[in-house]
Amino acid sequence: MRIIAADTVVTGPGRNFVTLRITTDDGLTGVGDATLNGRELAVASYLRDHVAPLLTGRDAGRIEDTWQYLYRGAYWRRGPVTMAAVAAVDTALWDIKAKAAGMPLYQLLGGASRTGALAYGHASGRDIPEILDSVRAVRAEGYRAVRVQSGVPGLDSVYGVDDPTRTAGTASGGHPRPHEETWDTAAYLRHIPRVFEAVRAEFGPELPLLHDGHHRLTPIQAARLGKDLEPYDLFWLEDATPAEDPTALRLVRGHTTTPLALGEVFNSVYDYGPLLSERLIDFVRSAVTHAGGVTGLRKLLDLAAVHGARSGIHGPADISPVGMAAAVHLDLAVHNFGIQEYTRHTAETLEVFRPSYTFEGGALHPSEQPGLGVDLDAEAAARFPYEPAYLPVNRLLDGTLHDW
Ligand code: GCO
Ligand code: MG
Repeated sequence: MRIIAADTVVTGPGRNFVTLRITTDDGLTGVGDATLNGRELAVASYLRDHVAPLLTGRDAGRIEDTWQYLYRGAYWRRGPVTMAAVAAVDTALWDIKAKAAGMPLYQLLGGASRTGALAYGHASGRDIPEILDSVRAVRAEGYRAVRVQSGVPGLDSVYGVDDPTRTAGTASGGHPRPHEETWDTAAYLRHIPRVFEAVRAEFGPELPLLHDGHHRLTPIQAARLGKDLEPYDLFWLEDATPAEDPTALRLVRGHTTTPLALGEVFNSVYDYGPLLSERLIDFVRSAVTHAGGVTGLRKLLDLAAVHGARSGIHGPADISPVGMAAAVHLDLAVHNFGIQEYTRHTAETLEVFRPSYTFEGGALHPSEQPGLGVDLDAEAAARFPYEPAYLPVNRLLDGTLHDW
């Protein structure tokens, strides 16, 4: 089974997505997600200009060899652009292999280890009453685990509450500028424990609650937040400190029993290093899309298992239904599953991508269709052109640029 075409599809059904579609000489097609939010065209070029020409004529069944060929063979290995491209090729080849076998992907990964993948939804609000309403709404949608993000008194626009697709007007040539949010760590640290106190009091002890610190705290600030949140028994505190310095987590870990999650901005198993070997985190957050595909995630989740960490695969709306489907197959198959983030895609996105996974009883379930179980409608994709968009940036009240 030889690869005869590898087409990169860039589409913007409400937000931008990059998808690789591989076709084989026996007529099978496979899809892989390569969406890197805010830097989409860099990955599209990497795929079109540097990867697709190498794929034609290769044996579609040699997934590990192709992974190594694109990873080691590039010499300039790793990095978010490279690894999103590798992810797309890898995921598309797994889709093809599973279709050729006539099996849903999870069967090739070892079969089901559970009946479904517990998913968490997003609740947020500018103040506590809004947050309580939002948690109620998320539960009414069927979720049995909820991430809670809050506005901060004195700040206009905060991660997780404000619309992340906002822009701040246009620069020359009509190109948008990133929206600017504001930040005050002291105000946040004072406020967040009150939010979780109120949510716990309202919804009782059993509801799994999660929170994303989105890389904003120093180690000692993160340690304090973890301690302050202990009475509210979080499922996890995510990205309490910027991810690139694993030594920060030693300090945080030494002070708090709040479980820690990290890794959505990582792009390979190697980024985790001491975070896993020293047991500094409880959950690994890499997405199939950003960390080398099904093969990349499989390597990571096996290493995590050795060090007692579980999966918490990244699943915001900027992971396409293709990336989400791949995650759901892994979630079902791996032993050390923790939880799956699941943000529903818009109707426009679902016109282009037709996933067959389902969300029932608070859990995600892959379909029994052979492969990933996602069709890409190329005509619908062509109706939604790419539009440049950025993630926001974040500034302290005195204007200093801070982590977003
Ligand atoms: C999450 C993430 C997202 C990211 C987004 C950036 O935990 O879901 O932090 O909200 O900010 O994926 O593109
Ligand atoms: Mg996050």
